[in-house]
Amino acid sequence: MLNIVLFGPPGSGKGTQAENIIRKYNLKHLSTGDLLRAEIAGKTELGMRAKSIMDKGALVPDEIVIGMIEKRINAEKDPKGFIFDGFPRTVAQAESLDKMLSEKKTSITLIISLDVKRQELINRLLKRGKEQGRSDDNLETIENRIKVYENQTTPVMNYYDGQGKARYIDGMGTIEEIFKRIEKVIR
Ligand code: B4P
Repeated sequence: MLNIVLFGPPGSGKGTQAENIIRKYNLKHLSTGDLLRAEIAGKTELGMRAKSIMDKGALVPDEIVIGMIEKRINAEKDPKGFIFDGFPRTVAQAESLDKMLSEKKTSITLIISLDVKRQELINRLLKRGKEQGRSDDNLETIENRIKVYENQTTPVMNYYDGQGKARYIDGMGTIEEIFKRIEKVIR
């Protein structure tokens, strides 16, 4: 199986590039952001709890996102592999993911980190906020999301670096240019 983690700060292009990767490699897309937004749209209890956390730009508790991912992994019969987008965001999530995959006799193949300048992240997310009205794409929440990423999420790269699985790519440029760099790393 080919199991890829797409990693990077908010607005670095994880969701955008995940779509290109799925199309080319026929992997199953698991985005915790999308799963949480589906819970919010369905007005479930979990969704209501998640919404107030996401609107502040904080992380939803580990046990919630780990439970959501575990359910999706177990529901797949004979997948070619997974693309994890926005997960894991803490070392505890990364350790749980390793455990879930080893129970399926597989593991993470590689983690790709998209490197994008801070001002570009803010510009992209403000633009999406205007175009799509996502309630967490406003300046105050964006700045907090970036801070949370720097403090709580960057240790995840060290975790995978220790396993020799981390790859860093330049996430500045057009969507097509960045996808070419990702393809090269996967090849
Ligand atoms: P996510 O949904 O994961 O959102 P994100 O990090 O902001 O990135 P996303 O993938 O959506 O955007 P992309 O960079 O592709 O998380 C939202 C919230 O959910 C988190 O803050 C947290 O509260 C919660 N959450 C999710 N997962 C969690 C977890 N595991 N644990 C705890 N909490 C969790 O794109 C951004 C914009 O840039 C798009 O409009 C796109 O069109 C544009 N863009 C992309 N590439 C571009 C390029 N090359 N040039 C110009 N624009 C580009």
